[in-house]
This record gives sequence, structure tokens and C-alpha cells, in this order.
Amino acid sequence: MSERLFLAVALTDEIRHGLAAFLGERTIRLPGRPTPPDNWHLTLRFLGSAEALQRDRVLEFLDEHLVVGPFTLGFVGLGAFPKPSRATVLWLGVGRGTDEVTAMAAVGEEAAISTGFAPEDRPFHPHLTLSRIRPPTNVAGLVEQVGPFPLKMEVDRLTVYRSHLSREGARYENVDEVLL
Ligand code: 2AM
Repeated sequence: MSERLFLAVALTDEIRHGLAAFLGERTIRLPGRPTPPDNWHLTLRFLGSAEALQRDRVLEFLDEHLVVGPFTLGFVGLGAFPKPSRATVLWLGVGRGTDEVTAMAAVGEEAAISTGFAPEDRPFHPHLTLSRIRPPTNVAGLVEQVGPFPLKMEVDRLTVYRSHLSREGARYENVDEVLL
């Protein structure tokens, strides 16, 4: 049976609560459909539908090739895809640790390709999705208004998530971890 998988950097509870408080204190009303704090993460590589054997092979590849060591992750302010004046995704950006997160994503990409997934066609841009917006909306004012999120966290693992989609939205289950 296949499952819907993605590779990510999980957030600590401290960051989850800290970011929720940071947004709350600034009384920021996120436009569109905000992602629940329990779902916050940094996607490294979305795999999509995978068989159990493929998951095992991705994990083996990561175990062997992921040479990034533990590092400190810092954040910056808000940004938007494709651009703030016509945003469909509002996100929090990554500052310190960008090189390490990018290196993790590159190994995730190699793992995906070597186990038969199609190559990703979009350039990697580390981000934490805060809201999905339809129709596209101008969030330039909001992006400028919110300064950098000051908390940092130590990253010592890559997390494999299984995504469960339902009418109530997505739920992400941590199914495996690869230590850095
Ligand atoms: P995001 O990182 O911008 O939020 C689980 O769905 C995660 O994988 C989400 O965080 C999502 O985007 C990311 N993702 C990347 N490509 C995706 C795709 N084609 N379909 C669904 N999610 C995708």
C-alpha cells in the first residue's frame, strides 16, 4: 500500500509555541488558510506517493549520504510565493542554517531520484509555510511590517513525515528520523 511522504526539518515545541506567540503578540491576522502550528515544519523534499520498499531505500540512501552535522537554525521575517503583491503562500524565511538546510534538501533530492521519483523542477527555497491564500492576495504591507523571528533552534535530525489528507485538512505523522 502506498503512502504520501515528505522529508522535512521538524520544529521543536519551543519554536512552535514561540512562533505562535510572536504572531499572536503582533496581532497578525494571517490571510487565507493558516497552517495549524502542529503542522509547521520546513519541507526539504516532497516525495508524494511511495511504497514501503521505496521508503526503506530512501532511508538507506540518507543514512549513507547525509553528511551534514547538527547545526543552529535561525529565522528571518515573512515572505511570499510567488511574490508578496500576488501571494498564494505566506511563509517565514530561514536565516542562519540556510546552507545546511539546502545541503539536506540536496541529499533528499538525490535520495528521491535514486529511488525512482521524478526530479523536482522548482529551485529549493527553505521556508515555513504559515498560510495558503486563494485567490492571490497582496501581502506586501504585512511582509514589511513583521520583523525577524528571534528564536533559534538546534537541528540534529531529518524527519520523514507521512501526510494524511482529509476534509479537516492535512495531518502529518512522524514515521522515521535520520540523525545528523
Ligand atoms: P510547503 O513546504 O510550501 O508547505 C506536505 O504537503 C509538504 O510538502 C508541504 O509543506 C508542502 O509545501 C510540501 N510540498 C511540496 N511540493 C508539494 C506537492 N506537489 N504537493 C503537496 N505538498 C507539497
